[in-house]
Amino acid sequence: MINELKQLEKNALAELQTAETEDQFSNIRTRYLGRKGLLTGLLRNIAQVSDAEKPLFGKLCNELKNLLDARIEEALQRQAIRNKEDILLKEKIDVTLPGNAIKCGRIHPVIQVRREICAIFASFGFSVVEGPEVELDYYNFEALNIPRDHPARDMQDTFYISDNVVLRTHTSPVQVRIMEKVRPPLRILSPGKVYRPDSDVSHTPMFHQIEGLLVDKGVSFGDLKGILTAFLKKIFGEGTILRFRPSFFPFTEPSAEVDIRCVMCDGRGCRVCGQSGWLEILGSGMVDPAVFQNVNYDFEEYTGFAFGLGLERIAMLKYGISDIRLFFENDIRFLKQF
Ligand code: 2U9
Repeated sequence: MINELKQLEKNALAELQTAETEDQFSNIRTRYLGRKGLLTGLLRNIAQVSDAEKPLFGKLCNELKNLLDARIEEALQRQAIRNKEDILLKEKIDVTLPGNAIKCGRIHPVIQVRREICAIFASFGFSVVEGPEVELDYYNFEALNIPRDHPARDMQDTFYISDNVVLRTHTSPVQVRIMEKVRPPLRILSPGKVYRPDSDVSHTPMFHQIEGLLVDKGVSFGDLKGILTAFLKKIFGEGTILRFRPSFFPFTEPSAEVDIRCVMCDGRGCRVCGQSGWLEILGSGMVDPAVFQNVNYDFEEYTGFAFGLGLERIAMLKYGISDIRLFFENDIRFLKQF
């Protein structure tokens, strides 16, 4: 039996020499030390060993068991370290390599201009209001002193949804809705999308507007000039030269358009200003008493002024863009410049 044990030790050590993988070491452990293992089997047959040899046999069996246990454990640990090293090697990264640049979105130039204008008027005490883009004919036209079949409707070509529902042609209806709910004094700014069936280098069927409205006791044309002058100097620069030119809108009386000295040619005349030396920036006027009447404001007690401007036009002048359609093509090469 002791010889058998010696042979078993030799075999086990030889097998351990050639084993490489975790599985092979585990198999050796099972084959020799498992419940039905070779060494376990030998120990179980200890009864066949003579009484004199029993202590030595038992001791040798235990020593071999401990030796195999230790060798296998050691080999498994070595293997585990090697596995970890393999993984680290495979996953190695060169932290000195330059990283991938993160592509960052930008705020659309039209929205940048919208934010800039809203911030300026917020500093003058105006609050931003918004409303529906699909609007009743009443709010878009009638309440603003533009009756059906009146020639003034031709000034604003319109997308009709049905007989009395339109895509709003300006953001004025938002202000009418507010006036129905809020008594003066009032300082509001209504930015948003508007729709008119027009398409060329300076018109798109959808564009963005900002309109403003200030109503209080004793508001004069002088207030209109003061606020709009301050605004234009803030957005185009303190040195901006401007002029107020008489105009007509059904919802304001008197009305004026405001031009700035051409930023491209400084007034000498160029393609952008059509050789006039001036750029048309916004329309404005004192709110027509007929509009006040429609919202039950007492036009003897209150006066007010309103103005409107197209955001794409401002962005085109600010950034020197000659075709309005570029804003809506979503070409990343165009948009990333702003
Ligand atoms: C109410 C009363 C009056 C808003 C106004 C303009 C003049 C104007 C145009 C500028 C370029 C539209 O985008 S554009 O084509 N707008 O000229 N808008 S006064 O007047 C109002 C608004 C609301 C209750």
